[in-house]
Amino acid sequence: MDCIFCKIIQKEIKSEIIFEDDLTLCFKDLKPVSPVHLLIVPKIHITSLFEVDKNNSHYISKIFENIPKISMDICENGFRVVNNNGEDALQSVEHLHFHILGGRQLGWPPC
Ligand code: DGP
Repeated sequence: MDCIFCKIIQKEIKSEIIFEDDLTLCFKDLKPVSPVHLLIVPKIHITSLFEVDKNNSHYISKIFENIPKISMDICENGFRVVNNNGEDALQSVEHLHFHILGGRQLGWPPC
């Protein structure tokens, strides 16, 4: 499977890894849009939230267990989690990922 995030997980492609455990990997986004811009991904190939079910949802709960641990020290004033799913949301990498954005005041609505 030709998936860039699977290659990052397998360490075939270099990335700046911030945190890793048995189920998840968190690394710096290649094209940051804020001072803190991280991506956290499951360590199995799930294309998007459309594919999440009871067999793989433990990866998602682990991601959300890890996000506050990762963000607490580096985004003490707050952070935003963004997850793009499918064409209308402009998902560009087809491996489920959650953006962690912070380090500046973010606008709302995000569109
Ligand atoms: P999205 O539009 O939600 O699919 O965002 C995908 C993000 O992935 C985008 O912000 C750029 C980032 N990205 C794409 N390729 C790479 C890569 O090879 N390394 C890293 N670190 N980030 C990447």
